[in-house]
Amino acid sequence: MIEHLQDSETYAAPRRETDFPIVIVGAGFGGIGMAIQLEKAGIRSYTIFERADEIGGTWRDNTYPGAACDVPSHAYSLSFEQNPDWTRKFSPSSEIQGYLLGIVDKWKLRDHIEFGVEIDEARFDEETGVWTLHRSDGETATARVVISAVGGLVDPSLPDIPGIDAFEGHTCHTARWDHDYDMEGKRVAVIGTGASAVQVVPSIAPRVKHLTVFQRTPAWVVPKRDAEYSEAERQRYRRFPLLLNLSRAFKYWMSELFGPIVYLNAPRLSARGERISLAHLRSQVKDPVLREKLTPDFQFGCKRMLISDDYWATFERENVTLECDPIEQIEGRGIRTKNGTLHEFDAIVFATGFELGLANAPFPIYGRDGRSLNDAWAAGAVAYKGMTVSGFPNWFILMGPNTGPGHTSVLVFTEAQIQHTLGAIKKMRDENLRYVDVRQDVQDHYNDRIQARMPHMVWGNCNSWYLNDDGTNHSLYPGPAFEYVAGACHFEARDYECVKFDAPATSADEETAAA
Ligand code: N01
Repeated sequence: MIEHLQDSETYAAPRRETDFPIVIVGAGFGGIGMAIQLEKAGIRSYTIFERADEIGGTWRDNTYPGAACDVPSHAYSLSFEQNPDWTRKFSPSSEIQGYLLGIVDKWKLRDHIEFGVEIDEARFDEETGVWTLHRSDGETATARVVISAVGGLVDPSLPDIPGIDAFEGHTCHTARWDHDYDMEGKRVAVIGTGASAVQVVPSIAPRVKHLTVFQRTPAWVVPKRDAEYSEAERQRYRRFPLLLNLSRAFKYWMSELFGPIVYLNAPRLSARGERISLAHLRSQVKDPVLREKLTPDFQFGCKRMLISDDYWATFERENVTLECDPIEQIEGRGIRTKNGTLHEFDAIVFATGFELGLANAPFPIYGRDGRSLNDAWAAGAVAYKGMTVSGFPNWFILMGPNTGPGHTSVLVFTEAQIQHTLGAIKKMRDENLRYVDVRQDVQDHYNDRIQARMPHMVWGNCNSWYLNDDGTNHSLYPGPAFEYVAGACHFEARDYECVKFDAPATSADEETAAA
């Protein structure tokens, strides 16, 4: 047990830093970035609980062949920990994980991480301003501030195809790759044609005997134009960090400039994206029948735009088949499609995505008056600027509702959230606040504005993981990243109910009634 986590009585009137314990849940990009900013601010009274046995989140888990980032390396890194040594314009997963391991060591963050600890319940005590967290090992931890950095796309989603357990061969999900299984010379199926599939398909195709890709919906794919950074280039970035900053800024502003093509519901803009993608398809696939099958029939940007230099070309290989007949069921020897054909395989790869972590609380969370976050989110996950939820004081979410970008690096959003959270922590500590709780009217106004924009966004025009079952979008931010950052990076006390230690505890309802 880490020393600075003590019983809740200790926090009646915190004065010293050690009386201000902070818990970060999750040691992925968000949790690590938050910890570094706490370190920079001289705040060391934090603990990171990580349910796995290593840091890295997405980049620890996604190790399938070809796993890489589809955001340029210079943009997909923390602005306060830039890396001149990326070997490619788009980093492979292992290199990003190496980068994260490196900064964790540099900042000696491991001293603050407890591995193998899952939080399964959190409860707020309004009297003391303390969160009590129940750990999977039966222990409890307490914290004045909790930062939920659990990520939005973490737990693999398996399709509800009948007979999925009946298959007698090898199965794996892209996010849980089994490196002990050798695909050399095997008949392999890949189910799914999303961002993971476009990376794994070209990577395994040359190794397997035959690859069949089961496509339910074709995707818009644009060229990646990936390339190596030469040693000379990397040396230049090492010697002149300004060049690295310029490269990062250029990539960021280009993505902002072209972003509206990806997120606006503007057919003329979408048509530009579609033209680029169709030209790419023509250059990669000569067979017109195959091209037809690979051409999407939904508006560009509606589902996640895919980026690849070699996905479509893979279907021209002799040992690769694109199967568009819908899957009927999985059987012992393979996959039967609706037309009755049984396709036999040695292995099935599920490139079928993730459970949307944002749809619910990551574990039961009870705020003021014992209200549960799942109840608060019954009609969809909402939070003020994607970070704070009224009635759940001192609880901050990184990569929360409506903060995902379809067009740029998610880390731009995450860094703004880290700054906001840090601002709140400093305010609480400096002014000895018991809690800060975002005002319900402020949260509602913010989310009304977010949802009012959605009809102008392209995402409502097709099915994707972006949308809840009722068709509402609680995952993506409807606008440019710079606008979100400008609005989110400062903690504005006027948006919050800031309660001092000596003030009587009142419920949100009483506050509203009094007002
Ligand atoms: O998952 P997806 P993903 N029968 O949900 C298909 C991030 N990411 O792992 O489109 C047949 O996009 C489904 O078909 P359909 C990124 O944010 C980032 O690829 O629903 N098919 C779809 O084709 C991304 O958006 C990087 O008709 C079934 C596929 O499975 C997110 O992760 C790299 C099916 C799922 O696609 C998820 O990407 C990789 C069924 N029953 C991922 N059920 C970066 O580079 C599902 N499908 C940063």
